[in-house]
Formats: sequence, structure tokens, C-alpha cells
Amino acid sequence: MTEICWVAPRIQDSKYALGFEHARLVIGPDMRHFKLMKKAEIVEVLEDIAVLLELKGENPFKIRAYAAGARALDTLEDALEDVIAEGRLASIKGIGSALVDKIETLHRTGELEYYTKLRDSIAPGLIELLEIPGLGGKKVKKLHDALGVESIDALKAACEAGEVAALKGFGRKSEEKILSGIANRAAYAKRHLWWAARAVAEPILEGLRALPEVERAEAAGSLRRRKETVGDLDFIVASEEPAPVMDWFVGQSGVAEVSAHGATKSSVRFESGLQADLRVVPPAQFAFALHHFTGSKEHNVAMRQRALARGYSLSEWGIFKTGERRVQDGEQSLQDGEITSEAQLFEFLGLQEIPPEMREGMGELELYAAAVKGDDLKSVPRLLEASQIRGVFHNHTTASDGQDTLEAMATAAKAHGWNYLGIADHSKASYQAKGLDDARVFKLIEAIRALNESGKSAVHVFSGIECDILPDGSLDLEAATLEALDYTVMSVHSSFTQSEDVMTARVIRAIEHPATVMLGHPTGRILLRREPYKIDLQKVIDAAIANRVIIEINANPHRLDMDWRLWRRAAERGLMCAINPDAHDVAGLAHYEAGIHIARKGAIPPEQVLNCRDCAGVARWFEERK
Ligand code: DGT
Ligand code: CA
Ligand code: CA
Ligand code: ZN
Repeated sequence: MTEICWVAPRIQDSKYALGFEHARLVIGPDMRHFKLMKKAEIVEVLEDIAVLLELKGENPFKIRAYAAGARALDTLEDALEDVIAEGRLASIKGIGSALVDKIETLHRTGELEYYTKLRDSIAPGLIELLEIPGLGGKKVKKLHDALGVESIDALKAACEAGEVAALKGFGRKSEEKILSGIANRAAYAKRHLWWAARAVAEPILEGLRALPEVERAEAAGSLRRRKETVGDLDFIVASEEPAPVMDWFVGQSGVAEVSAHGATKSSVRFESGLQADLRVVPPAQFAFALHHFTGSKEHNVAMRQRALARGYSLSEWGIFKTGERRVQDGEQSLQDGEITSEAQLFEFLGLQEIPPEMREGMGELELYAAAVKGDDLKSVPRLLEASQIRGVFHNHTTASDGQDTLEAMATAAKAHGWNYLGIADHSKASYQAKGLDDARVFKLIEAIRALNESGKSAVHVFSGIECDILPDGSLDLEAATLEALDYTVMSVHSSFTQSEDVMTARVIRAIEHPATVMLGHPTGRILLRREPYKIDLQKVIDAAIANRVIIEINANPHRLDMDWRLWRRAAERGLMCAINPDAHDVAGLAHYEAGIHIARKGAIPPEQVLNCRDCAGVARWFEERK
């Protein structure tokens, strides 16, 4: 369960943050901490119960009652509070009498004894097996009954012995799938979402900075470079008195294990599995240590080579004339002689300051070198800033599987300081997400028009749709419907296992449709959970550029595709991007920040980010596309 516990509370709401296609068992102690449980969380508990009952081999009617109850609750149009307050829960189709009490209890207290007891009655190893893609309650029960499998290790051994392939209802293919699921799970468990890691790092950083002995404290490593996933946290502190800082660090609440407690270096592991390193250095070394431990390794190698070529050796301790002590003053161009900041270190080596996001050893030194002389400032990337964002696209409302209304989302957009908000609910093929058919799209367009004209919305709302790209590449809605919207986002939500050729042709066909404005989450990856589907992204990028289609940066911290590694080249070739939080509630809008990090890592110039345009500029882009 490591990865689940890991997800910060704001994105804990799993499948709702991700879209229905990621429905997946989420059983965690976190559930118990909620008071006044939200509808989405109750749906998850009911779904969990159905799976657990399956695993126990209970009566199918009972199982179906929970599954049906979950579905009925999920598609409930009215607010759950109201339905409960008016005593209408029992009258809702699909919610049996046995469920009414349980739903009310969950809603009121966030707890359900029946659920807790059920979970506790099952071996934890079996519950863990449910995390492997493709294994539901029924299959886990079969594996347990037939092979006595009760842990992931045992399942792996059974697969390797060919016992699973021989089982009725499994076969060689599903054995392979289970094995790759187990391998992925092990790799995923080693890393953590950036968003979740940041939530852990922030209070630690605040705690360190509040210590009287601490002069400066920063989080370095991949967290500072804003990588999409983080292996461990790296804190660097400047202090003359390391001992009390170390003691505070290893004594923090939540520390499960102290792996090292040294004079200047300590390492801890939190209950969630995330580890953190702390290094305390004398203030004069801080800039060097911060730079070194920010990395990346590849960036450091390039920096060291540059220093060597100039007759210096660079390390976390400082910069020395080869064979001598640390550079203090004299021939150096530094005003005050000392290097006390990263900017000065870069300048000393003839570089503009390289932002941490760009320090991935992908040629950044060349990009930031010439500019110091002032003759080629063009070559220094201008990275996107949060203050340049004027609105965001691709957000869901209660019209499909969002948790908040159109009006609430617009109000929240205003609170972010934006001028506009793009709505893009699901289309009908995403039936589990209550996707809209053509008629409902027209109603939504009308509702958005009315809201804009009423003057009640503080931001302008653009009407859009997240329209499914069907397996053959055709679109889920009529061309006339798509044309009536301000803009469209086309996404794949089904048939993920198509061959690379078929998937690539499918997506390109959608890109070539005249009504397509944006391509949504182009790889379907769920970080640390699901691999991208097979697709030739270079061909997709070519098609998008040729057709002036925007590729989104899906800013949901679980997705973050298209990947930043592809953006640098694609942006140079003129590809436009939009930062799309894919928010399923008002809190989800804040994820745009993770999208900014990807745009920065991808060095996408602000002119190529649609969100930097004002309302009229965005409207013009949409209009010119038609
Ligand atoms: P992570 O934790 O796997 O997400 O990635 P990082 O980049 O945070 O790596 P980590 O925590 O192993 O080390 C932090 C930084 O320390 C790393 O980015 C660069 C520096 N560093 C660590 N080991 C080496 C090394 O062997 N050579 C060089 N040049 N730098 C290193
Ligand atoms: Ca690290
Ligand atoms: Ca580390
Ligand atoms: Zn989607």
C-alpha cells in the first residue's frame, strides 16, 4: 500500500482525480480520518466492500448490492447532503435498504465498523494482491484457493513455476501480465509523486528554518528540479552548530526509522516509505552543497568538466584552483571575492544562472553559456512563471464526473486570480463518468452562455468538451456539436492495449479532425501506477504541428504528460501547449502548478503556452481554428 498512503490528501481521491478508467481498489487507513465523508469516498468504500466480499466468496447477490449501490451513488445528480437530510436515500434506485444506514454512517462519521471488520478479516497479503492490475476479488480468491497464494512473493513464484498459466481462467497471457504488474509495482514503490513529496518536504523545511541554529535551509535533489517523481528528499542546511539540527531532524514525528544519525549527515525513513537526507554544512559552503545536491548527477558532471577546463576543481565543498585551496578573490571577476550563491558560482564559470528545472544534463550549459557575454541572449530559455497564467483549460464539473458545479469552479478560478476558465466535461462513451451526449452538450453550452451573460461569473467561461477518441480514431460526438463549442480536447479513454501502429493512427486521425483544438493526456500514463500506452509520439507531434493542434500538459500530478523530455524539441518546432489541470473539483485547479513545472523543464516559451494569452487572445485562437 505504500504508494497509496503516499498520495497527498488533496489527490487521495484517487479515481475521481484521474477519471473513471482508473477505477481501482483503494483501501487505506486514511479513510478513517475523514469526518463528513464526501460522496466520492463513500462510493470507494462501497466498491471496496464489493471486492472484499468477492474475495471472501460471499453470496453474489450481496456483492451485487454493494456494486449497484456504489454506481447509484456515483451517478446521483443531487447533493448527497440534501438527499440524506430529506430522507430520500432509500427511495433511490439501486440503493438497497441494507446500504442506507451504512451510507448515512459513512457520511456522518467517515467510519464504518462493518467495513473495518471486513478488511481486518482478510489477510493483508491478499489485499495487497488486489493492487496488481487485472486482479480483482474473484481472481485473487481463485489464486488463493487453488494455489494457496497469500502474498505477492508467493504469486510471483507461482507464476515463474508456470502454475498460474495452468489455472483455468488464467492462461499464459495473464501470467505474463501479472509478472509485469509485480515488476512495475516494485519499481513504483521506490519513487513518489512530486506533489506528494512536496507535501512532506514543506513542513520539514519550515521546521528547519525555525531552528535558531539554522542560517539557511533548502530542499535540493529532484524535488527542487521539479521532476515528476522523486526518489528521496535531500535537505541542505547552513549552520555552525549541526548537532541540535540533526537531533530535531531524526526526532520528527512520522519518522519510522533513523537510518543514519551523524555529525553532519542524517537519513530517516517516514512511515509512508519516503526517505529524507539532511546535510548540514558551514555557511560558507552552502552554495556549493546546494548546487551539488540539487544535481542532477549529469548536470554536475558537465559543471565539473567546465570547471576543470578552466583550471578549477568543483565539488560540494567549494571550487579550488586545480591543486590549490578554495578560490577567495584576486583574478576572479566576482565583486566581493566570495561565492555565496549559486548565481555567483554559475557566473564564475561563465554561465547565466541555470534554473534547477533545467539542470538535467541535457545540454543546458551550452544554452546558458554564451549569454554572459551579452551577444546571444536569445539562446537563454525564457521559462514560464506562475504569474503569466491567465486561466486554465480542461476541467470537469458535476455535469460529468466532477465534484463541483460550474459556478463553484468559476468562483475558484477567480480566487486563483485568473480571467477565464475552460470547462471540458467527458463525452458519452465515458459512460461511467456520466459523459455528455450531443443533446446534453448543447444544454451545457447554453448554461455556460447564460452564466457568462448573467454577469454572475467573475471569470469568462469557455465551453469545451473532453471528447473520447473511439478505438477507430473517430470522435464520440457529432461534428456539429463539436463546432458549437468554444474548444475541444480529444482523449483516449478505452482500448489501451492496441498495437503501437493502431494507436498512433487512431490518435492522428483525431488530430486531423477539423474540430480538434487540443489533444488530452497523450500517453494515458498514470505515474507509478500504469505505463503509457504504446504510441509513436514523434508522429503524433508532427501531426499536431501540421494541424495546429495543441498538445496538453495534463497537470494532474499523477499524469504530467506529454513528458517534459519531449517538449524541448517539440516546442522548438513550434508545437503549442496548454496547461490543463484536468480538475475534478475546485481543489484540483491548484494542480496547474505541477503543469508549470513541466513547461519549465520542457523550456516551452510562454508565447507557446495558450494559458498566457488574455481572454480575447484565447478566443481568437479558438476562432481561427474553425
Ligand atoms: P532521486 O532522489 O532519485 O529522485 O534523484 P536526485 O537527483 O534527488 O538524486 P539523489 O537523491 O541520489 O542525490 C541528490 C543529488 O546529489 C543528485 O542529483 C546529484 C548529487 N549526487 C549524488 N550522487 C552523486 C554522484 O555519484 N555523482 C555526482 N556527480 N553527483 C551526485
Ligand atoms: Ca533525492
Ligand atoms: Ca538523496
Ligand atoms: Zn481524460
